[in-house]
Amino acid sequence: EAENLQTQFCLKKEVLESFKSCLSPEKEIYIEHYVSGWRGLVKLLNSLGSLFGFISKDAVSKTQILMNFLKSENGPHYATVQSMVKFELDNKLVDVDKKGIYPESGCRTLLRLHRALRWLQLFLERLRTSKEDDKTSVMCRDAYNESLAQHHTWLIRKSAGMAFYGLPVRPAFFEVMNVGTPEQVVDVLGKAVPLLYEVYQITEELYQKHNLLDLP
Ligand code: 1PW
Repeated sequence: EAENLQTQFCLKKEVLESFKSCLSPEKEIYIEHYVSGWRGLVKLLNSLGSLFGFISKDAVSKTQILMNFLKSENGPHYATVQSMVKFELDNKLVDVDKKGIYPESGCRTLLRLHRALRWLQLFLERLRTSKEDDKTSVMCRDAYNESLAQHHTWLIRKSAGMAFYGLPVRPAFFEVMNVGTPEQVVDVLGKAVPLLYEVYQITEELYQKHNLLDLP
């Protein structure tokens, strides 16, 4: 049973804490913790059922690419998002215009997760302010259409749309997050959303400054 408790997903421990520890005092973003926040989200997605498999698979492969950089001989350059951007730009390791020699650069890989983080943040904010009978699928779809959808092809938008219908209803979804009563879930979300927003905003400004927001 102890093992059971450990493997059970917990929004607070696995997502909130990771994104919290990914910010340094100088507001640098540690890739290691950014990735573990995403691993937490993947766990959440996997517990929502097989429809979310294609979504979590992509997130897993993106986090894997970043972990591989972190473990490589260039690892120290990948400690933070800021140092990664500097290293890859200085060494011309980014396909700035066209997909070509570096289709899996750290910068373009993190950009995909960054865009998805916006979706997540919008969705969790809707969830936080929702009423008991509100539909999670509608909240999720609206958040998606407002953010990530514009970066996806028709086929992915269709598949994502279908997956959203499979989302558990609000009370069940709150249960899956495993942080206590609905009031406690709302409370944790109230802490998580501004945190995700800060991490998102720092990355957004950095990418904007270096003209990386449209990396193929
Ligand atoms: C219930 C809470 C859900 C929040 C999790 C958000 C996960 C978002 C991942 C969406 C992935 C959809 C399928 C993959 C699409 C890729 O083509 C796309 N990846 C992302 C992360 O948007 C773009 O990556 P690519 O193809 O340019 O390498």
